[in-house]
Amino acid sequence: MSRHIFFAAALAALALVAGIAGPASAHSIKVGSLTITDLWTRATPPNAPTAGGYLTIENAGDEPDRLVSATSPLAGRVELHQMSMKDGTMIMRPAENGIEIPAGQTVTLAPSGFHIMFMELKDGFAEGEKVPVVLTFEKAGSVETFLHVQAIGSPGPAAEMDHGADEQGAAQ
Ligand SMILES: [Cu+2]
Repeated sequence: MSRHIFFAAALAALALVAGIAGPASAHSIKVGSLTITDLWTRATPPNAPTAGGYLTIENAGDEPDRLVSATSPLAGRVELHQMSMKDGTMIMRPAENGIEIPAGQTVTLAPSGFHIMFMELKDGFAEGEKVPVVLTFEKAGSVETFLHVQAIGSPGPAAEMDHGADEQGAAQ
């Protein structure tokens, strides 16, 4: 757990560097007719048992596809979840049939919607790390990639590009 203390202490300095340099880490990966971008997650507080995973999937094909499962060596268990409103409260539940990516459309996994849920975390995620994941799609098959670990409370790479200063100020 000592590295968590170190990273907490270094957080302010890292945030400053990130603010000057902009989103320093991004990549995209293709599998079949799918292009996956904006792969990210958040650093976890000490002893956090879970973390969310987020990404954007563009389907350039003529047929729908479906994200059916994900795995990571850093988590004992990984599920696909969705947030939804129930009686005025946001609740989280498993995405029963995975996450559909309609033909010709783009689906974004984000903190307020569909997401990957890393459970039974072994060490937690530290800012700047890469979290290896294997994503399995119904038609396109499996692809091995990674998520960039952003700061605790980060709104994500897309939001940071759109209105970074406001979001970062609000997060502190
Ligand atoms: Cu969840």
